[in-house]
Amino acid sequence: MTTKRTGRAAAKSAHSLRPHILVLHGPNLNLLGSREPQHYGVATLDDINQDLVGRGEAAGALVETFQHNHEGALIERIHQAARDHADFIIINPAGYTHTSVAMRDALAASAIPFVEIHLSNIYARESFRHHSYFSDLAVGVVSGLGAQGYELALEYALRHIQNRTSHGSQKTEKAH
Ligand code: CA2
Repeated sequence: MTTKRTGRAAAKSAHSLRPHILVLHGPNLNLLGSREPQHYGVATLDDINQDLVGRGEAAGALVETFQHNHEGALIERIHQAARDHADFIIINPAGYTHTSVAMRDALAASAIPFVEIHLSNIYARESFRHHSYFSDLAVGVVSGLGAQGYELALEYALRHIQNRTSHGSQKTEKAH
């Protein structure tokens, strides 16, 4: 009797078996650390990215980061992640959180599980920030924990991938 991997696990085996996580940052987050520390803290985007890549390496995972100020570029990067069979996305859609049906559609089409993250607590701010086009599709939302939220989201993502992989490998079927 032989066993066969199914679904995403099968696609994955054709690529790297190393967990692959994409961290996406929306518009203006390249300004982190320079302005509005009362909302967004003092860490720069480079600080956050380097920390996540290092934590990923220590856990044997590939962590890629991408920031862009244009909606289309972020959408293209989500499409690329789907072609790469990325396992998980951590996304701070920034201002697009509250406006972008197109980014929502791209994430839905990718079928890649994701955590939505915000440095600030969007529910403690202006009412226009209280609605997100992403939250109902997300596995979970982290909001208001500053840069530490990214660490927690990464820890969650790594565990999520590990659980799914060990679960998936139990899903075997007879080959005829
Ligand atoms: O709290 C968050 O992470 C947000 O996603 C940040 C967005 C905001 O529109 C969301 O409502 C909540 C804004 C990102 C702007 O980033 C800046 C960073 C430094 C200086 C100025 C803007």
